[in-house]
Parts: sequence; C-alpha cells; structure tokens
Amino acid sequence: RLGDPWWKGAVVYQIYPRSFADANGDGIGDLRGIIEHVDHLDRLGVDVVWLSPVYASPQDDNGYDISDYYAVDPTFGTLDDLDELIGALHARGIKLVMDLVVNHTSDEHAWFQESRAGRDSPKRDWYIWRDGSDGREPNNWGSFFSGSAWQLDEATGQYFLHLFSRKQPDVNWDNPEVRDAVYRMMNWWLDRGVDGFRMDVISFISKTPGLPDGPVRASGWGDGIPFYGSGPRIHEYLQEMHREVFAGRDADLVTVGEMVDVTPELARLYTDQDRRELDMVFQFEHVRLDHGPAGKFSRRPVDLVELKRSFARWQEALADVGWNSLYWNNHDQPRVVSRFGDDTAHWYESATALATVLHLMRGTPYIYQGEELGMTNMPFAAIDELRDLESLNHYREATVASDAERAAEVLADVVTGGRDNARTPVQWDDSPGAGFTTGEPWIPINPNHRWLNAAAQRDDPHSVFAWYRTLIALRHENSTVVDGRFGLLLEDDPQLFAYTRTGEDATLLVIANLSADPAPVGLELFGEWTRAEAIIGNYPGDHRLPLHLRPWEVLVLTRP
Ligand code: ISL
Ligand code: CA
Repeated sequence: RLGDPWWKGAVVYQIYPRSFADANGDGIGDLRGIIEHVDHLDRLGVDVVWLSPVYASPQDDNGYDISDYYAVDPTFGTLDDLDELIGALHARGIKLVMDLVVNHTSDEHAWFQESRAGRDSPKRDWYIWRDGSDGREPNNWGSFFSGSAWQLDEATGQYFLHLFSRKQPDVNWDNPEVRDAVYRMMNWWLDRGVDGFRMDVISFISKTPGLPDGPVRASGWGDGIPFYGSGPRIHEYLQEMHREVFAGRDADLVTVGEMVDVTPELARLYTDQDRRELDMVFQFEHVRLDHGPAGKFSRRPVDLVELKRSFARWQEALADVGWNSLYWNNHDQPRVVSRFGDDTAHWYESATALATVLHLMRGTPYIYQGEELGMTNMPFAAIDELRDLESLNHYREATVASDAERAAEVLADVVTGGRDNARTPVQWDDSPGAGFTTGEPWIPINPNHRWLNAAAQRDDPHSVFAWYRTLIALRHENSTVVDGRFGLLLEDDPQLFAYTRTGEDATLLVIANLSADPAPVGLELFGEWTRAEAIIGNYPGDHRLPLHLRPWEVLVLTRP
C-alpha cells in the first residue's frame, strides 16, 4: 500500500449490519450474512471495513443505543461470529474498525440502571442529572430526535440529559471513572483484534459546565451545540484516550471521529498527528448544502459552486497538517445518486461521476454499502413503511392536530430527507428477497433491485461496481492520488467540477460535468491539457479532453 501512515492510501467500506445480509432468514442482517459476503468486499478491493454497532442493544436507534459494550446482540449473532468475521477479513488483508458509541449508552445499560436507582447511587454522577427549573426542563436544549433533550425520571424527581432519543442518556465524561471504564472497554476490543474505531458524535462528549440555554431554532427548542460541540475539555479527553488506549500500538490502527459541529480550523487540531488525538474526522458541511432553513427535512437543490468551494476549503485547510475523510453516504444520509445526481436518465453516469470527484480528492474515501452498486433512494409510499425513529418522531410532531394535506407534505419531506433511504437492504440479486433475506425484511426492499443488484454488476466491466473497483485500484497504485496537492479550477463554473492533483512526477486533472446538459470546457484548460491522456472516462471513446463534456461525463487525465 502507498501512503504513510497506511490509511492515507486506504479506502474504507461501511457496513450497517441490519441491512447488509441476513443469513438466518429472520429478515434482519447479521454477522453470518457478512461472513458470507466477504468476497464481495475483497473483489471490490477495500482496505478497511467499518462495522456499525453490533453490541447488545434494545435497538431503539438500531444499535446506537448500547446496553453492553462487551457483548454482541443476539439479533446479529455471537462473539464467536464476530471473531470469525475478523479472521475472514484479516485473511484477505482487510482491517475491521468498530463503531464506538460513548457519548451515550442505552437506558437499559447496567450503568444507567444503577445511576437511576437513587440520588445517592454510586453511579448517579455517571450520567447528567439535573433538577428542573420552575417545573420545566433544566434548560432549553432540543434533542436531535425531536422534543426536549431532557427526560424527567419520576422516581427521583430529576431530569437526565439525552441529546438523542430518550433511550440514549448522555454519560458524564467529566467523571474520571466513566472515562476509565470506556478506555478499558476500548483496550479489550483492540486486544481482541479490532483495528480501530469510528467514534460516534465524539465531539459532543464535553459539555460546558452550567449547561446554558442555547439560541432558539425553528423547532422552538434551543440549540445546545455551542455548549457541547467541541466543548471545553474535548481535546484533553481525546489526548487522554490516546495515551490510555492507542499509545504504543497506533501504527496499525485508524481512528475517525464523527463531528457534527467541526470546522476546518478545529479539524486541523483534531487530526494534527503531533497532538495525538485522532487520525481523521467526518465533517458535515457538504451534506448540509441542500438543507433548507428548517434543516434536513426541508430541502433545497444544491448549488454546485457552493459545493466545490466547500470541498476546496477543507482540502486547503488540511493540506499540510491533518487529513480529510471523504464521503457522500453513510447510514444517516440519503443516497448520493438520488440526492446530488440523477437516478433516472443518467443513473450510471451520475453515480460514476460523483464517485470520481470524491475519491480522487486528498483524503481517505468511505464507501457506504450499496453505494458501489449505485443504490438509490427508496420510493417509500406511506409512513408505515418507514422505520427510523428520527423520521417517525418528526412526522408525529409535525402532523399533530393538522390536516391531511400537511401530513402528505411532511411524508414527502421524510421520504426524501430521511435516513431510511440508506437503510433499505443491500440488493444482491433480482430475487424477491433481493438475496438479502429469505424471510420478511425488517424494512421494504427497493423495487429497483430487479435490475439494480450486485449479481448483475459483478462481472460487468461497465457497471458502477467496476467503476468503484477502478477508483480503489487507482488509489492503491497512484501516489499522486494519495499525496498530490489539490487545486480547484473553474471555481465559478456552474456545471463543471474540475481540479488538479499535483504530485512529484505527475499531475492529474479530474473534470466532471455534474449536470444533465452538455458543458463547454473553456479554452483556458486546453493549452495545458490538450495532449494529455485520459486514464479513465465514464463514456466510451474519448482519450483526450473534448470541447464539451456530455451529461454527467467525467474524465481523469494525466501529464508529467
Ligand atoms: O442524521 C442526523 C440527525 O439529523 C445526524 O445529525 C446524526 O444524528 C448525527 O450525525 C449523529 O449520528 C450518530 O449518532 C446518532 C445515531 O443515531 C446516528 O446513526 C449516528 O451516526 C446517535 O448515536
Ligand atoms: Ca438475521
């Protein structure tokens, strides 16, 4: 592998186990299902698998609510299955990164049960308990999943904080016993052979003392992010975690922090290797550019010029210090080809063009299951087809005491913006269960699995799958893709996304028409690039830079 450290030359594949493959026919994906499909990952060529949570959990938020960090949920299998999966991946040179969800636990975790038992419980201070203020919640913070971020516990008369669902109480990181327990658990997993962690909302773990009210948002609730996003002790905690968990063994590991609030300036601090915090972070700027004023459920079309500026800013901010992670999709985001591309007339071209502009930037690319097949959003037809508590809570709240017309609007919002778009089963073949299950799937399967599936693409050199293989191979073979300096071109062009990567012995030009109309290339590029060879292109034929790029055409050219 090129790249030093190794993860600069690596591509990561995310598995959301519930929706990946169901081996025992209960309609829910499981570890044995993953084991049966490791050859798919091997053939794709990825270096790392990030596995979304498989720990014991009541599954209120599909495993992001953990009741035992040391156990595998029976829904997914056993610890032995997990060991077997780690072995099967390692045998193919693929690493396994676990999800680390430690901003909160499940309310069914033994820690919380003990904490809630009484005001003088030895674990009372492991969570964030407060008295109400004037018969109301302790402050005005809203939860990410609708309503207040506080829940009154009748038995003790105090409220506990939950930034996410009521079944996901936030732990108190200011308590050293909590931090110790987390580090011990992390070491246990590393000793077992896992190769790192993707850290769920890790920038939320340090809350500003006093928990002040936040600015009131469209929802009517206060935004607490100014007081818990990258809070006062966050760097201290991450550095402590590095000392207690990663020091001495971090060369083979990788860490990535999910950070809803992160700015390029903060990302530099988090990922500066000399500071010993994290290897990279997930930022959210580019996946918010199509959000309307009321957030993810009120969308607007993305402005390509804004999107390019956003990427370029991150590329530049982390050019010398730190490192980017690159993603379009994960289990929380609608599918990229439906969102920023065209999932009908130009499905193949837009899926491959979007993949290319992302993968050839500087950073570590992440592929979310099904993205390598060009999977699309789901045409959910009714609210009872949705499963995600975020969408269901939003729907319930936004339709209270209102009319059918309003209900239809809100349904349309959650259908387009909701996380379930990412969570429909992976489409393995064209059979009724899509090769995902022989039973009744826990969430509907996209009807387009009849033509859009892995079996149809696996051996087709003109498939989205083949294109992803090519992009991954390029990162493995081409040091300019790994290390080259990024330079944005044609900044104000409303159709073309073009940039160079300049390495020691070659320069690459990535140029894509991210629109359905032909795009004139413009003369300023021609001088330098007319004679350059195209190394890849998603239309048959062209080996040189043309005068116009066709709808969603992408070309990658190289010159010395
Ligand atoms: O999709 C979102 C809600 O609007 C995001 O803000 C999301 O909640 C945020 O990215 C945090 O996500 C992570 O933590 C959540 C979990 O539900 C998500 O699946 C996870 O990725 C709570 O653990
Ligand atoms: Ca199953």
